[in-house]
This record gives sequence, structure tokens and C-alpha cells, in this order.
Amino acid sequence: MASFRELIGGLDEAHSLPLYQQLQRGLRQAIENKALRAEDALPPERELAEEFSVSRITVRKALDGLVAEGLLTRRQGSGTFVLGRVEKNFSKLTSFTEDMLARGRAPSSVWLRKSEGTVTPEESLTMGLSPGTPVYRFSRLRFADEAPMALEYCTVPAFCLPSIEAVGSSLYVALEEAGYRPARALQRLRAVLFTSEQAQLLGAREKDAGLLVERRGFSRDGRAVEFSQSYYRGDTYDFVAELSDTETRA
Ligand code: 16G
Repeated sequence: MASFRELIGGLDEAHSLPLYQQLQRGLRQAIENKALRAEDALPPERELAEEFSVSRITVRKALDGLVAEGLLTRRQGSGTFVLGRVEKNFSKLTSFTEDMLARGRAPSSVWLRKSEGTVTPEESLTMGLSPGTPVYRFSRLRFADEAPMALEYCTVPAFCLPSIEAVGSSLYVALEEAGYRPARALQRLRAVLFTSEQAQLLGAREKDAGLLVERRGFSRDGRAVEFSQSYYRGDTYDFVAELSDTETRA
């Protein structure tokens, strides 16, 4: 691989953009135009600092920015790597936690809200629940390593969980323990433009492209046990599905 200096060009002290932002922009462009590829390792901060004649703090700030953008990841003891886009299988009934662990990434969440109430008319229609049914609502910002990946709003009928506090880091673990993990689901995917609030939470910009996936999950006996809306950053997720012609031929 060419040296990073050759790849990105020098940094300009006289430029109005601070040095760390110039470095961040240069690395971002190298990732976007595939000069740097998924799983490529970056040299240690000390080497980058020497190469660009800047302080380690400048390099650290540039890398921190790219980690927050979801383009790089730091792995304990082994360094900083370029992240590929997350490929999510659209036809598997997995949870966010499982998806991230399967990719060797550490899932975490920040709780935005946990509340109890009764179904709204919209939820009552989508989930087929009678008006007045008690529900729990969970709003979370979901991270992989340090990067925000998704903003998630879930509604679960109260009969599916022993209490609202039963949900720790994974909703599906809590539902499974209670015997109500979805066994079947319907999903709908839609393109959205982030509002300024959503963009801020996800580390994106207002009107950036995102994906909204709605999932209605049903228990084995056909009862609706989940209605969730997940907003994913359009620049970090690919949805893939395997198709076969068996049904159309049958
Ligand atoms: C996924 C599901 C979501 C589910 C969540 C549970 C999609 C599109 N959505 O994000 O419906 O509520 O996982 O994740 O995959 P957890 O068990 O990690 O809380």
C-alpha cells in the first residue's frame, strides 16, 4: 500500500480547516473511493503523527471522528481498522444484539425512554390488539463498538414480559425468557430522510438518507408480540436477502 501521506496528500497549516479535520476528510475520502478497504489496518497513531508532522492529539481527534462516523473501529490490543458496511440479512429473524455479535462487534444501547401505557389506535390496528391493551414502549439508540447504528422504537404488549424492567441489554433475550420471542415476522423497509433530531442522535446530518425497517413480530401461537421501528444510517447498512424460485414454481 502507498504511504498514507501519498494517499491523502499533505496537510496545510494555513488552511482554514483545522489539521485534524483535514486528516479526517482525507481518510474519509480514501475509504469512500476504496483506496482503503474494509478490514485494512491503520498504522499506529504515533506513525501517522510522524508521517503528517502533526501531534498525536491531532491524529487521535481525526480517528475519533471517523470512529463516530462508523467508518473505523478500534479493536482492543490490535489497532484501528476500516469498517465495511453492515450486511443485514433481511430474511432472518435475528436481533440487533445477535447481528452485531455475529460480526465481531460489541453491541450497546443508550436508553432514550422506557414507558408503560395502552395501545395507540395505530398500534392497535398494526398489532391487532384491542383498544386499552397495556403495552411497554422502549426507545433506544443502538451502537456497534462506539458508532451509533440505529435508532429503535419498540412496542411490546405487557403480557409478553414479567415487567418493564425485565428488558436489559436485549429485548429478544427478555422475550425469549418469558416465552414470547417472535417466531415469525412481517417487515417493511422504507427510505427516509433524517429529521434534525434523528440525525443528531445518529451522528448524521439533517436530510441524510436513512432506512426505516418496521417489524411486526408474532409468537408461535400467532399473537402479535412486537411492533418495532428501526432507523438505520443509510451509509452503514446494506440489506440483503436470499431469494429462490421454489415458491413461484410450486
Ligand atoms: C432488531 C429488530 C427489532 C428488534 C431488535 C431486538 C430488525 C429490523 N429489527 O433491531 O425488531 O426489536 O432487533 O434487539 O432487525 P435486541 O434483542 O438486541 O434488543
